Amino acid sequence: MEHLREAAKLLAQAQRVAVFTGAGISAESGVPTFRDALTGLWERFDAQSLATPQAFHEDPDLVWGWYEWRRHRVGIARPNAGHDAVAAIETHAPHTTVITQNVDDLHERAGSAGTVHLHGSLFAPRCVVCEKPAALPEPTGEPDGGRRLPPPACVSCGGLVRPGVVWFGEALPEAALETACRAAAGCDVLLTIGTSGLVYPAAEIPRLAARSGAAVIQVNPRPTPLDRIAAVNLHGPAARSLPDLVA
Ligand code: BJW
Ligand code: ZN
Repeated sequence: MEHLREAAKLLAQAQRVAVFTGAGISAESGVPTFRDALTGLWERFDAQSLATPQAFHEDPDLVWGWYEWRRHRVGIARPNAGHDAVAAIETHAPHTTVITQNVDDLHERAGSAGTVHLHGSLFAPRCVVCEKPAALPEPTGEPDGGRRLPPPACVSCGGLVRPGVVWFGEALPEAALETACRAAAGCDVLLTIGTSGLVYPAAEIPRLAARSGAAVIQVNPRPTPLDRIAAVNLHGPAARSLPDLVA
């Protein structure tokens, strides 16, 4: 309770806020995280074999099918009280930048229209050859997680269409990373929500804010490497802790 009051005070006094989110903020919407035991995506699927350019090259149907299944899961999910609370922060503190590692669109659907996506989106496929954006295919019934599905062909050049996400070993979108770094370096408070803080360079964002003098507030039910740099740690699920924080 004391921690919550301290965090609420820091947030209320902030002129510039950066919100940095990971898979945990969408967990209570029914979107699986990556690394959580039992419920995490990578309990059932091997990360290194699916979230890499090599995997897509070797078995495009397997990888495309997995992402179509995830797009379906996100499509039937709804933003939760955590996403709503983030959108509410933007109305209280107009100089707020929402930065997400998530490839879902739940922040946008909660009202955070300008969300910066560091790891791309499930809704922006593109051609592997000419890189032109491709149309999203019509859903073909309810896909299941392990079902292979051939990726569509690019209408311009016939190349394979790939998910518009950032895989291991790939560069993050330059403009998004630059906006995120600028927001982190210039904010009074950075709120890090539902991320394990293990994947770089994204995990540098809260660290950069702390080094630049911002107060870091972390919301996560479990300890993370970011505990050390956080001024306040709120150990709870996002959909419960965040509404209390902005109330
Ligand atoms: C809750 C909750 C609730 C649960 N409420 N919370 C430095 C050191 C070591 C390695 C590297 C380094 N720099 C780069 C690397 C290599 C690599 C990397 O970081 N590897 C590490 C794993 C060691 N990084 C890269 O390869 C990056 N690219 C790169 O560096 O390129 C260099 C380059 C430069 C120039 C030219 C070319 C190349 C790219 C990283 C891309 C990451 N992509 C993924 C997949 C995206 C597509 C997809 O969705 O499939 O992004 S990996 C995956 O992890 C995904 C996520 O965005 C990311 C982070 O995961 P996140 O969000 O933190 O989720 P979890 O599951 O880990 O954690 C959930 C948290 O929520 C937990 O803490 C729970 O407790 C919590 N939680 N319920 C609140 N209700
Ligand atoms: Zn093409």
